[in-house]
Amino acid sequence: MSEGTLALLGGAPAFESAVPVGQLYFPDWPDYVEAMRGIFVRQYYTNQGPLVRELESALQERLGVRHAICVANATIGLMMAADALGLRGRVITSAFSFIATSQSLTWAGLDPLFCDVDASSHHLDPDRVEHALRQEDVSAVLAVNLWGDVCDHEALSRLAARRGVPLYFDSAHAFGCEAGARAVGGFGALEVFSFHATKVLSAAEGGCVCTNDDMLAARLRNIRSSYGAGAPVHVRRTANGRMSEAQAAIALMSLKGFPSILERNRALFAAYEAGLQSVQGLRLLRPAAVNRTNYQYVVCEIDAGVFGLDRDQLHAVLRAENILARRYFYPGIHRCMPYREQFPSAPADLPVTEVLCSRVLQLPIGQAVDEAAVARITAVVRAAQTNAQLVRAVLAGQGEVHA
Ligand code: T4K
Repeated sequence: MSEGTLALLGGAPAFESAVPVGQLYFPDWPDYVEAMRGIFVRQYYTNQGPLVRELESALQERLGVRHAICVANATIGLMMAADALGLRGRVITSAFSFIATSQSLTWAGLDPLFCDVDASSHHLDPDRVEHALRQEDVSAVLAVNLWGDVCDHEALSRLAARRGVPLYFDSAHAFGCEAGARAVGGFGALEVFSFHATKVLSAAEGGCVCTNDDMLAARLRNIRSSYGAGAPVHVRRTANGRMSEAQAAIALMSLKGFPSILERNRALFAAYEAGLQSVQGLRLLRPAAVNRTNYQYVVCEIDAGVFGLDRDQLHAVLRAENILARRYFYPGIHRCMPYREQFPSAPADLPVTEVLCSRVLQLPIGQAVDEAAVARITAVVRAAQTNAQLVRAVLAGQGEVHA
């Protein structure tokens, strides 16, 4: 956006190169070289190496959990979790999530039973879960903790206990958060974190399953290592979910720098709050159920009638400026294969999810931006609103436009 003219309307883009949404932590080069040198010196790449063991101990201590089982990524962690829990039939979950949440169930031979979410928090709606729990063949509730916040875990926990099924969490977005002065990681039967490059704690690719249940942990360790590992407990099948030493090395550096990563995110989030507060029709989500968040995501809901543009139109404006805002989660899982064929009535059953999938937009935060960049991004959003009519015209391909 050069001198106030949006790129979509003929101005130069606000950023010369693309600005992604993810956290994208990169350690200092000398630290990275030193960590990789250690792996060369020890000549040990994978299979529960010293760095993975060090990471697991550090995570257990930080999260106050008995077991932190590091894995190659959160998707396989969720797949292993479903198997380790011995689930059968259907699992209640949210369609307003990344596809991996439901795919983990499909891989484990289970079916998701989609429940609608709360319009304000975007998390599973306990009233809908209570209703779904009355259905047959339900063996668990897989709740998703989104956007550096947590779901109503107390209500869900009561409901799951009453039905006698486990509650577990996809906490891919919630590392470093605290709820009720307890670290996220120790709730329910187990929790799964993602340490993907776009997450607040990064292993480049990676994840971790946390539990306080010794038997569950033994099963998870056996499933993780193809040939079985640790205590010889029975598991239905095994996988290769091992985390490599290189992944653990990056995660350990990311963990060491975690306080400053959080502090930086907090400042960036505050800059977004300041820059967007006057924008009508844009709701910036503020994690409300945690007493500490990780500010991992800047999530906005666009009310087209008030803002003047719909989410997709604003998305187009931002992308023209080289701001790679993402429409997570669009389309909803229920509209992705194989679920859209499996559950054709889901769109009608999930009215809140449907609306959110058309309204939610994520803006960049993390290492790829600083406060000046956030100021430019929020200026673009404000300019998009001011020029909404012209933007709509350009996007509709209507005639010549003079900005
Ligand atoms: N549950 C939930 C609720 C999740 O959100 C996720 C993952 C999972 C489970 C499963 O966790 P993992 O199995 O992945 O550990 C991304 C991530 O791949 C995925 O981890 C994440 N959630 C999901 C929401 O988003 P993509 O394919 O849409 O994003 P990607 O990788 O293209 O990266 C986003 C932007 O960052 C792009 O503009 C490119 C840029 N980028 C990305 C990487 C990796 C870079 O500039 N450099 C990089 O190294 O899936």
